[in-house]
Amino acid sequence: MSDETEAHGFGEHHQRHVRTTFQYIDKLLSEAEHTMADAGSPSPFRMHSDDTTPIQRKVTHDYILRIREAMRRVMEELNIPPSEPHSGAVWAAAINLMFCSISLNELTPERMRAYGPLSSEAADRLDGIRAELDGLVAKLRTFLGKGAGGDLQQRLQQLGKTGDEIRLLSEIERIIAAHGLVEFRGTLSMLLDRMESAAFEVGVFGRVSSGKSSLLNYILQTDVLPIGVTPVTAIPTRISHGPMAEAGIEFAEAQPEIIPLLELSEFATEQKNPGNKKHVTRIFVKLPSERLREGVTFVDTPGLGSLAVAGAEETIAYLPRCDLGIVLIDASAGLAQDDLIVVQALYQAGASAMVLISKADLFSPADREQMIAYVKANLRSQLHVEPAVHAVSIVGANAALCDRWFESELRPFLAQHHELAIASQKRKIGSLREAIVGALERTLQAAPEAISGDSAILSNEATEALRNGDRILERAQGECYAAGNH
Ligand SMILES: Nc1nc2c(ncn2[C@@H]2O[C@H](COP(=O)(O)OP(=O)(O)OP(=O)(O)O)[C@@H](O)[C@H]2O)c(=O)[nH]1
Ligand SMILES: [Mg+2]
Repeated sequence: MSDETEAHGFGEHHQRHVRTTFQYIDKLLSEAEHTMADAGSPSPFRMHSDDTTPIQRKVTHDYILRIREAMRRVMEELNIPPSEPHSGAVWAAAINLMFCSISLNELTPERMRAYGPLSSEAADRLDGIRAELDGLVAKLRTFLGKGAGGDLQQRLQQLGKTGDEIRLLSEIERIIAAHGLVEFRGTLSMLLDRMESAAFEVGVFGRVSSGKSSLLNYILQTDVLPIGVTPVTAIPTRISHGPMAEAGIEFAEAQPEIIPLLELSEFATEQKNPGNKKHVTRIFVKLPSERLREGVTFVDTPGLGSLAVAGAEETIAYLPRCDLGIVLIDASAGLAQDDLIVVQALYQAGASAMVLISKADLFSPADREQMIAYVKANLRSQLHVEPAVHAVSIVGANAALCDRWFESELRPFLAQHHELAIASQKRKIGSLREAIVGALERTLQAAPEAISGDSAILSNEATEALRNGDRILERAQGECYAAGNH
């Protein structure tokens, strides 16, 4: 038996038994998670009463994540290969919905007559019920059918004229399609999104009520972003330069709308759009602000942490997309594990990070310094990173702290945003490339005999093409420098 199969004294049969047991535990965890999530649903077939609190749901979710992480780690240590996904989740959900449409045919008057006579009035009623449900299912099916990123191939062709790095992304797209690596489509789509918009994105993150929207209002010299003492921001809001102040709202199933900024809270806040019941997918705010002229986009995000509401998931989905993440730590709440996780996630996503301690007006200068030192020490000891840490405030004379930070840190940083955007893009494409090479290598290890001659050649060729990626990007970077200097 080879070292591969015999790890830490566990033989092949032990490994298989651990795998089957873990797989069963994983299924039970999914059921536990589903039970908690389903307790508040309006389903007429609910199995359980809703005795959960938001905190219990969040803690359950977090622990299930940790149990799954532990199982994954143990499997890695014991050389037990994880399952490769069979298909994308969106595709699987679309298939379920197709079966919903088919099942509704059970309710045609003809089928119902098999269960007893049916008056024409009852038959009409039945047609109405079916049409209503079928209409809703069909809408959802159309929405999922559009896919998260549209047709990747078509978008790549449209971008084809703009740069050499597109060649690398085209190669990646081909490999994803050829090897069914559906799990990477989302990341590729996100990278294309970024290239299409060509903006440098600064995301502002932090726990609920840490002052994210207030900070952005202050630095952009506006009051359009809604603020408040309870969770407010519900949808990530992108703010960029435009000749006039207005907002664009995109919806999952309806046409986009342009609205006056005064109406922004109708869509962007937890109070007026609770749980995002209006199905807003994106919010763009245009402002004629001087500070946006350089082509930087700021993104206000829903708060994270134990008090977070539904929008937090959107923040987590958005996070890997930004180029610079400003993480706000509320001085009055202190540093929490959630803050460290956000900083870590930014580094992992290849974004730069800056840390701000907000509401510094509530503390004396000596206490602020102590807090900065404490946060720096924690970032260093727990994450081994050393981002800049500043204390800021937007209140009264202490707002000078915010102005100083903006002028001495953020403005010079953003001045290099052309170069920074390219470097950030390069890091992000680099990490996608590494992940795909890893997935291909795992496939090869798992079943070398299953790979036919042709696809083995394709794999080598693909791996080689991906490894050449940095060189192609270097060249693209050079070209962009030249273009920027003219
Ligand atoms: N003392 C003080 N209070 C502040 C400061 N910045 C914001 N606040 C207050 O903190 C509260 C939360 O501010 P928001 O800007 O809504 O916070 P947020 O992080 O955007 O909150 P969510 O969108 O709900 O996650 C409000 O009551 C603000 O007035 C500050 O510098 N000093
Ligand atoms: Mg906010």
